[in-house]
Amino acid sequence: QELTVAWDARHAVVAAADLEKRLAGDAVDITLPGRRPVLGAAHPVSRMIDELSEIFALLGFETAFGPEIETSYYNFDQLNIPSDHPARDVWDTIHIDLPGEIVLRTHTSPMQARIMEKSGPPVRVVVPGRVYRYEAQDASHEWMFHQLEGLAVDRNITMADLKGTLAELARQLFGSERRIRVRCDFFPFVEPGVDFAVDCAICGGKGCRVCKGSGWLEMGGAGMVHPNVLRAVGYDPDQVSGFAFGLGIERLVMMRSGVDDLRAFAANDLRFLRQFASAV
Ligand code: FA5
Repeated sequence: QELTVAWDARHAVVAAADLEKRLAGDAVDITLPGRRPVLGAAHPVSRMIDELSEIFALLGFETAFGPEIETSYYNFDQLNIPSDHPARDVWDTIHIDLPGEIVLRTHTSPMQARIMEKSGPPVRVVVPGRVYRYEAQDASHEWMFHQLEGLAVDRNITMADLKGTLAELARQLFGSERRIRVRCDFFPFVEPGVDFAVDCAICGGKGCRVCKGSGWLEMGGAGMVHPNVLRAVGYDPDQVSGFAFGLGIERLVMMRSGVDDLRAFAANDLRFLRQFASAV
């Protein structure tokens, strides 16, 4: 009994000391500032897509999305590029199956027919998304990149509407002083076809490192929707007309932020990505 009493007494002392020690160790100084969690941020390409959707929403365009795995029917045939057409070589294609019926889309243009098939005119839509090409990588080419397709079809749409839309886009992205340049180009799904550029905001068109001395920065391809493309989806080209354009999204971010290597966007280097976290 003596031993038990002595044990209990000593145990109480040791347990109390232990509790005190643990409480002291766990003490929280509630006057210290909190630790901020590390917050992620949207990728610069995602930010540009959001910004473009907003700009085009104000111009009356909806935003739609389409499949990255696409049939060659929509990627080519419905765009006035039959299987024996040499223009297929322009888009170096990654095929998914051997007959070549299923491809990774080489551009966002296949959504033109998909959208027009589903709804009659008028159509005003932009389609951002990832596209793939069997292409060697360099500072201005990736095998996977992003485009934004634009399509407007209605009665009496003219080239002036296309130029006005592109000029407004350039001003919203690069400032109110900007001018655009439109030159002839060939794409089988538009007639006439053009490429368009914005005058370099950095040198004001005089020529600098960013615009490689030309004074102009290429933004993308565009044109008036080819009558064959309208006919293929059941639209009457005598009743309606339209314009379409396709922009390279990484290239837009490069132009605006002075990034000189396109490969940086997919390299996942946080030091690069963090620079955009608080921008825009
Ligand atoms: C097209 O893909 C057409 N579908 C654009 C179009 C749409 C024309 C509607 C007429 C009507 P192009 O291959 O030129 O066109 O690509 C358009 C833009 O994508 C280019 O201006 C460029 O900014 C970007 N781009 C093209 N290839 C690459 C690449 N390998 N890496 C990064 N960006 C690219």
